[in-house]
Amino acid sequence: MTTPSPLVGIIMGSDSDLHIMQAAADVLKRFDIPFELTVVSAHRTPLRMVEYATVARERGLHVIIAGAGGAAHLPGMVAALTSLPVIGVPIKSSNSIDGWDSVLSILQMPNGVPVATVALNAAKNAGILAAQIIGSTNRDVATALDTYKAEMNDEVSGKVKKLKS
Ligand code: RP5
Repeated sequence: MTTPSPLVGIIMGSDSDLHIMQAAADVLKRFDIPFELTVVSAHRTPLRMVEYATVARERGLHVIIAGAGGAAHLPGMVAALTSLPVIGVPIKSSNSIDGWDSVLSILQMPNGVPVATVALNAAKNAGILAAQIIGSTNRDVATALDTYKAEMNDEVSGKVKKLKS
C-alpha cells in the first residue's frame, strides 16, 4: 500500500516546539488528513525555508501550519514565499517575553501577506483550521468536521444539564 502524499505541512522553528505542535498533528490524524511534520528554521536554516516554501504547492501541499517562538519569523516568511494558506502558531518558548513576542511577530503582518494566526500555543486550533480548509473541497473531511462539531455540542450540552440538575 502506498502512503498518501501529505496535504498539510506542519513545520516548526525548532524541535523544542514539538511538544506544542504535536496537537496539530493529532487533529489531522483524527480527520485522516495526510500530513508531514518537520523542523524548518527561518534563522538557522534560511535556505531550507526558502526551498520548503517555494516547492510546497508543486509537492501537493494545500496548507502549511508554521509554529515558532520568540522572534517568530517563520510563518510570515513562508507566507511571503508561497500563495498557499499559512496558519501561524505563536509558541511561548522558554526565553520568551511571556509569549507576546511570538504572538506579535506572527500576527502583525503587512497588507498583502496574511498569516492566519491562532492563539498562543493553540496548535490544536491550527490543525482544525487546516482541516476546515481541506474540508472546503473534500466531502469526507467536511462530514468528519460536522461530526466533530456535533460531538462538541453534545458534550457541552451534557455539562449544562448537569449544572441545572
Ligand atoms: C524559535 O526559537 C523556535 O521556534 C523556538 O520556539 C525558539 C527557541 O528555539 P531553541 O533555542 O529551543 O531551538 O526559532
